[in-house]
Amino acid sequence: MSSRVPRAAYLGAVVALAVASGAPRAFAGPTSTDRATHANLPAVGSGVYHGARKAGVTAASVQIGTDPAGDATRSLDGVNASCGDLRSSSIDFSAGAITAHASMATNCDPATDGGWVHGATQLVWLIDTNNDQFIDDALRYYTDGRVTAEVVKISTGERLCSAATSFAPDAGYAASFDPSCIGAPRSFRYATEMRYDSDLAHSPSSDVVTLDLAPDDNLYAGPITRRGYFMFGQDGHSYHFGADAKDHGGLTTRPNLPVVGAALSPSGSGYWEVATDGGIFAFGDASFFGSTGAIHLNRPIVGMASTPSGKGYWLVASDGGIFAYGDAVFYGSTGAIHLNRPIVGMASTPSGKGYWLVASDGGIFAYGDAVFYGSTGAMHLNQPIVGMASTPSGKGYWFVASDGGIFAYGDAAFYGSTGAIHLNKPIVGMASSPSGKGYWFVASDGGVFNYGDAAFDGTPGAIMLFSQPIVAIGAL
Ligand SMILES: [Ca+2]
Ligand SMILES: [Ca+2]
Repeated sequence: MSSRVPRAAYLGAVVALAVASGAPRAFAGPTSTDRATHANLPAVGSGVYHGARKAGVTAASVQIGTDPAGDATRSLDGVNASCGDLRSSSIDFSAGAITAHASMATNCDPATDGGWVHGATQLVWLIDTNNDQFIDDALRYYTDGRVTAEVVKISTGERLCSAATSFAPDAGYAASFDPSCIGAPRSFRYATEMRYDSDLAHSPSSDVVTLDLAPDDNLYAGPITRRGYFMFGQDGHSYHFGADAKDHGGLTTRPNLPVVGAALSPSGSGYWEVATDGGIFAFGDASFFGSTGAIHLNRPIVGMASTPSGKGYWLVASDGGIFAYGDAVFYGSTGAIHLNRPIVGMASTPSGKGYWLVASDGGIFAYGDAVFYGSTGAMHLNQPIVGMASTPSGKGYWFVASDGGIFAYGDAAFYGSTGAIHLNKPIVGMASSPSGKGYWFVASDGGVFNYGDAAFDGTPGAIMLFSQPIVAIGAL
């Protein structure tokens, strides 16, 4: 049995009464046409330097919004049930919770309404956690002696976690759960279906239901994302921007050696900073799993990456030496080969079963399940590569140079660069947007360039920086 369940197949198998449109699944999001494999090109459109001023790129989670009235009908006789007629649905995603809402034409109390209490009524938010257009998990809201909500894994039926429920006649139904229940994704898509047992007058035990879907036409809404990013200074200060990026602290006294890299906890509720000696500073829900702080390193640490679980991390040195802690596994390193140029950054694959290392000349080294999609290793670069990020699929990556030139490979698309703009301060790092349809660059003075659907949410500003350069950016 396949563990990948397209939405149409799921509806067909489970909801035999559904009169689905039968249309092939269409991808709800925009399609990218501007891919460039070598894209050291001038900025196009949305890339605006945010050193001092703010400008108007705003990315928003794409919600279902409203659904038509009167389309919750039984297949047998066309009877419409207002208690099952979806009128709106949305999901809020914050660093701590995923909260789904739905409202019907008439919000019938699940604790007392006959269709809820005695029937086969079920409200379900179908969640595609990795944006591959296949349903992964389902948030079910139903009555089983009491009003209940839970998240189940579609492929196995396994119950992943419970969800807290609420109901109000005006607002409708809501259910909330911890994002770690579905693997703490950075973004996801969803659809909503309401099955209402509308046949009580004829047979209380009947499973004759009306069905309403939103969006209609077998589409998904999304991506649903959190909003915000963090910056990290060489002195270990942290800076947070955007509604869902909360302050989890930072170093308040200067470390012995400079901070050179950072990684966010997958939950978005913490982060690690790493210094050149491999000393680790953990904040929020990020835990300490070990460091090279007490051993002699041939070369300084230059970057780090978290595992998908957040229960481990890798540190990488400028000679490509890899140090794995917690549930991070060692898959190989360049520590024993001679590099023309130093390693400057790394990124892990979505599975956590591999990683890429990037050198300052754009040479790429892929280990484990990380695939090589191209490099600038054979080209002459005007400025060195300083950072990289992988796409959500793990089937592509970007490099950024200190002049803001961007190089996109695999399924990574080009959304703009600062390659043709004179920068006051060099770019020092990059982060991809949760959907992978955009990215941020950060300069050593904290200036931000945002492209695609990566939204601008602020910069540290000259006063906050205390003349300590920014060394890394991390995005929710
Ligand atoms: Ca409807
Ligand atoms: Ca509908």
